[in-house]
Amino acid sequence: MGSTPARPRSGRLHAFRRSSSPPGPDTAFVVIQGFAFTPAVTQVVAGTRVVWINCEPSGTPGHTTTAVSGAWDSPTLTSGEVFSDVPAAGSHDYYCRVHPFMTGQVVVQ
Ligand SMILES: [Cu+2]
Repeated sequence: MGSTPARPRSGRLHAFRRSSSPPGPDTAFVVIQGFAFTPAVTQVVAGTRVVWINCEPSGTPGHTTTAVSGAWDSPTLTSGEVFSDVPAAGSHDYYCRVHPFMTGQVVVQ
């Protein structure tokens, strides 16, 4: 019953590095906080998944990310909730249906 403790440990380290590495070029994040989308303009290459994360404090009224064109429309996201979409090439203006003064843009090249 010989064991090789070194190998599993090495594997775990590898897994840790993978999980903690920054998001790849296929994902872009937009933070929703302070009744604003940050960054206001997100520029990505075609095929990128854009992820909106509601980072408002708990209890803050929910937000949506809604493309003016109708290309995507999230449900109302409360604190901690996430929505994602892979927008087609082009320039997409979007806003929050609950707070229409909240606007942003995704530019897909
Ligand atoms: Cu809102």
